[in-house]
Amino acid sequence: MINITPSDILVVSDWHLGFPGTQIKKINQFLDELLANKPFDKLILNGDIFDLNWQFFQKIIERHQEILTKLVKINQMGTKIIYILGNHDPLTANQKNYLYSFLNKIGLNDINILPAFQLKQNNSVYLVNHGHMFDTFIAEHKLASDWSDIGYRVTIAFDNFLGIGLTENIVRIFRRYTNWSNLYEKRCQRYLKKRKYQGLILGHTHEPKILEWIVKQKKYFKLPINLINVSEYLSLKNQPKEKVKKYFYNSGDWIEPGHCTYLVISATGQVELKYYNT
Ligand SMILES: [Mn+2]
Repeated sequence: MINITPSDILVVSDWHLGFPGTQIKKINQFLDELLANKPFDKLILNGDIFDLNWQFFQKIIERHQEILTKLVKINQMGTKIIYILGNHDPLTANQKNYLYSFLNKIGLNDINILPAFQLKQNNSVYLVNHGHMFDTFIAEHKLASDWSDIGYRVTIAFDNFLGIGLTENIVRIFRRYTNWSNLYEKRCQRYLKKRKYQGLILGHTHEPKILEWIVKQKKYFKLPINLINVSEYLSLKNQPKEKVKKYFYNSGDWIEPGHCTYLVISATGQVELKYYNT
């Protein structure tokens, strides 16, 4: 059951359409339920919705017309749709045009495709981004990450075929051994410490999670010289740092059995992590 109000924003990521092991049935049921509900404010597709490693983009779009048609219907109900690019669907200019024209053909005229999105909800400002920008493993070990990616997909395919939880165990061992999640989250924390954002809304790691951090933050951030309010800067410059709360939200994925997760952001700026159960 999905419980949302008209002012809510929904965030999903990592559907990996095009990858044979993704939970297509669950995604379809989820969209059907959204369609049966009243419209809501925004649906943010936060990256890796398509997975271009497996099939040509045009093929993926043709294969998943049903899902795209449901997205179009959600949009026609009055819900804005924002599509954020991930590392598996970076989309070239041509691919973007192809997607736009395909969606327009089936009735969508109001979709934004962006690399990231600043979300202001009540007094909270969040950065919504797929999250691969915080992944040093991808940045520094391109080849190794490609190979571990292939290994991950192969075990996932086995899991979905045999109905076992091999991947979760392997992934857990891999993550514990390399301290990967910890390093990833530390990087996010460091990023937030230097910025005014109250939180990051990410996907990418396939680990649905909410974390709260208390960090010491300067009261004033350096701005370009033409934007600086000099008197305000001088009065705040030497003040001690203040303790502030920062948040890490991860919307998980629709690949690993038992995940199928999404985030709901209310008009007051509160963020909740939900598991979709049918
Ligand atoms: Mn990703």
